[in-house]
Parts: sequence; structure tokens; C-alpha cells
Amino acid sequence: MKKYGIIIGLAVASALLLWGGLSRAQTQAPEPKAADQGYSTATDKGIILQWKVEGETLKVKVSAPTTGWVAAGFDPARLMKGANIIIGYVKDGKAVIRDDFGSGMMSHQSDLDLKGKDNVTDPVGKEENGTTEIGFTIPLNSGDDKDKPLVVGKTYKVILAAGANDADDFTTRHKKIGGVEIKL
Ligand code: HEM
Ligand SMILES: [Ca+2]
Ligand SMILES: [Ca+2]
Repeated sequence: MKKYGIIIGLAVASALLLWGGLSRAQTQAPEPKAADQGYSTATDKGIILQWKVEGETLKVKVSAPTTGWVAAGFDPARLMKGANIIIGYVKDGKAVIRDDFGSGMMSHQSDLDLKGKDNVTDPVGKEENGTTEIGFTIPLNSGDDKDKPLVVGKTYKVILAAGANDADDFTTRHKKIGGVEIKL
């Protein structure tokens, strides 16, 4: 009797081990694509933010299921206000990306219109299967008061937003808004 007990015990234990191994394998994240290596990811409401510190800059990608604009707003004070908002869209295969600022709780304007400086470099973008992805680089600290200084090791709120399909502009209101916290 005792012997059977041990055998059943061993069988149950190995079944549990096997099951644990399998479920771990299934929940493992997919291997990042070569182009995504080194980027961290945060997502909300279907909008995906990827970022990577490189020297004195932050490399960023924002994507969302829309053929209109997508945007990320770094370190807002309240709603949109005070955020360093970068907004862009892809039109005729070309990325159009603008350095903005949350001038009010429900408004944003280009840094240029606010007597600041456009600090976005390396603008890229693609629109595929109804999804838009923009990529760009910003300084960690541009010195422009229409941006927000970013310090490596600190945590920041980033608001994410996406316009409606075909909203290839900087003015049509969002159809999606989200927010994430990221640690640089
Ligand atoms: C493109 C033109 C935009 C317009 C006309 C606009 C307008 C508005 C309005 C009217 C509200 C208040 C009502 C609501 O929640 O819908 C709002 C809220 C908000 N917007 Fe925008 N927005 C624009 C772009 C953006 C961008 C680019 C971002 C961020 C990257 C953003 C982030 C937010 C957030 C976080 C809220 C607050 C939602 C909440 O928590 O209540 N917006 N916006
Ligand atoms: Ca700027
Ligand atoms: Ca800005």
C-alpha cells in the first residue's frame, strides 16, 4: 500500500512539474525583432510606446491601430497640460512629426508657435494594415521650456493618444487616450 502511495505521489509531482514547465513556455514573451532590441515597451488602450536611452537622447516609437495621428506626451502636470507632446502621422508614405507642448488641460500647440524650438530629429514612420507607427529622437534635456527634462533612473507619466482613421493632421481630437508610467 505504502509503495503505491509513493508511486502515485511521484506521478502527481512529475505531472505538476511538466504542467508548470509548459505553462511557463506558453507565457514567455516573443523574441524581440532585431529593430526593437534595446527598447522597453509600455502599452495602454492599444497604443504602444517603446523607448530607449541613447547617450543624451531618448529614442521613441509610438504605434496605434489608426491611419491618423499618434502621439506621446511626456511628464504632464494635469491632463494634457505641461506635457512635452510629440505628435505625428504618416501621409503618402512620409512621416510628419511635430514637437508640441500641452498649453492647456485640453489643448496643445507646436513649440514653434509658443516661441520654443522643434527638437525632434530622425523622424520615421510607417502605416501598415491600419496601424501607424512613428519613430523619432528627442534630447533628454533640450533646454527648451516647451519640453520636459528627462533624467535616467526616474519614473515619468506618459500620456498616449491616437486620432481617428484618416486624421492626418494635428487638430482632430483623439479617438483613444491612454497613459503609462515609464522608468528611464
Ligand atoms: C489633436 C488635437 C487634440 C484635441 C482637439 C484634444 C482635445 C481634448 C479634449 C477636448 C479633452 C477633454 C475631453 C476628453 O477627454 O475627450 C482632452 C483630454 C485629454 N487629452 Fe487631448 N486633444 C488633442 C490631442 C491630444 C494629444 C496629442 C494627447 C497626448 C499625447 C492628448 C491627451 C489627452 C489626455 C491625457 C486627456 C485627458 C483625459 C482624461 O483623463 O480625462 N490629447 N483632449
Ligand atoms: Ca522643443
Ligand atoms: Ca515640446
